[in-house]
Amino acid sequence: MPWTAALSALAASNSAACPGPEQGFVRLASAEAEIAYRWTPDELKIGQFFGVEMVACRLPGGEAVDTIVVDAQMPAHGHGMNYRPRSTRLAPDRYLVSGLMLHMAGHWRVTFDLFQGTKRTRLTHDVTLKP
Ligand SMILES: [Cu+2]
Repeated sequence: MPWTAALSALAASNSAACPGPEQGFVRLASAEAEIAYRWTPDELKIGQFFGVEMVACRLPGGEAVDTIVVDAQMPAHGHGMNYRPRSTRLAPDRYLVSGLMLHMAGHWRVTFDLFQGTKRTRLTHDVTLKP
């Protein structure tokens, strides 16, 4: 049934195409969602502000992402960052969070919270900063 197949393909394409490594993006996926992100500048350094640009490529349900909140914790130390990052929507499904800073060497857990209305989908990525 090619017509039915075409209709379901249309219904599934409710999110943006995921940019790839040729544009410096890294994929981050869970069972529920997928984003592509790139750090700016691309190398993270201790005590230096950075940002992250994100494209929401796969989402639960059909609603757009209102905002993506990025945060970072050091699980071994029980603390987070010293600054509150700012989130900007650059385009539909494309977001920039700036004002991030990892102030210590070691293991950080970065969380990306995708908000669709009140629904939150969390993706996490671990970063180890060398002294
Ligand atoms: Cu720490």
